[in-house]
Amino acid sequence: MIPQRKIAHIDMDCFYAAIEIRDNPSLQGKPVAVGGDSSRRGVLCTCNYEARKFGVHSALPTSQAFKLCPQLILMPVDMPRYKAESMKISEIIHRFTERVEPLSLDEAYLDLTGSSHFQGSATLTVQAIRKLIQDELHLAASGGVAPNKFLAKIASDWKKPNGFFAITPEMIPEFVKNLPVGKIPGVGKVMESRLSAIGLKACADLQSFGRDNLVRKFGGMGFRLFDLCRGIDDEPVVTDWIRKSLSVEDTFAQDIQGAELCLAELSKIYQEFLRRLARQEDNPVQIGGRNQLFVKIKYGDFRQTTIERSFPSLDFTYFQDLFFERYGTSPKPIRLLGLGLRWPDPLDSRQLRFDLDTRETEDRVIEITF
Ligand code: TTP
Ligand code: MG
Repeated sequence: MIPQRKIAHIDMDCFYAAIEIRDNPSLQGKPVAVGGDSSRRGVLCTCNYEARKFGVHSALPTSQAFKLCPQLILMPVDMPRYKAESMKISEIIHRFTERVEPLSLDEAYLDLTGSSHFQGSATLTVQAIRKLIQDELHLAASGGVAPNKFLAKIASDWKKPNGFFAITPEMIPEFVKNLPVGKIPGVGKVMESRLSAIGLKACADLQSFGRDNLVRKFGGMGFRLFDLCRGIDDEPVVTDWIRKSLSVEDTFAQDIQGAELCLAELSKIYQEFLRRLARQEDNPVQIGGRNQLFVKIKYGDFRQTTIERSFPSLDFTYFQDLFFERYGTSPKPIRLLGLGLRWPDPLDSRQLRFDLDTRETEDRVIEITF
């Protein structure tokens, strides 16, 4: 029998803002955000919990944030400092385990199955890590423990900020019942509203919908939904960091409109994408097979959509098709266009299920270093 896994997820609280406030105590207790200037169409990377009370949040245009909270203190983004802190956090985590999968600068999964620390208690290990991060770096981390990655991530979010929550195997059936479908990884705002439209709001509703119906409605994603709504997730913690996507995007000084102009811009972005792809000598990408191509569109009203599908090869016409498939249904002014390629982790065989799937995701602003 495969032993029950113990997966932890650690996520720093309002990470960039927390660093700014720690290093500038006069900001303490005030609403603080980190992001781009409103005069340059900037958006917020994040903000502290004081600012969140005003409805301010990540990815919000800075100009809108000031409307919601005029006293907001805006700090410029200082990536080198945040990266340095991220490395210190990683060092603390590695005192307890090598089986770490970083997701971003402020987030990581840990596989603590069979760990020798604290007589194998994942809870005590995560609490110790959180305490060390607080004591040594003066930053707050939230933590979660569960038998899999999906629930561990939900758990770390459950008691945020500065909280901890563990979901034991016995708790799963009851816990997932009331979980909104929007909490399921891969279910973005678009799929959430599609599910809601047919009365599927919580995982309990999905559970009674049946596998065949899910697959008929959502293709490959239906299999995954079937498992996830029951709290089942076998995704491994992938220790060896492998770059999983390469993308290029461009924000226009003025919104663009019309098929011809959009296509011309998309083509320029594609040329840049090819240049960057050619530079991937250290980590060559196999084109074709299970790779996903995607196109990202952000409209003038800041609504954002990503369309993604697997194709047999890399060709501009595929990006063009994806673009028109989405734009055709909503030909509005566009402020940002992007395109890219995601490739599967060789350790992750379950990705096969996504092959014929088109997914719409809510994108986070993720920094990709080339
Ligand atoms: P998150 O963990 O999503 O957010 P957070 O740490 O600021 O707040 P919390 O976890 O307490 O809810 O993201 C981590 C960092 O990544 C965040 O501090 C800034 C950056 N980020 C962006 O640059 N753009 C984004 O859209 C998001 C969501 C995060
Ligand atoms: Mg965080």
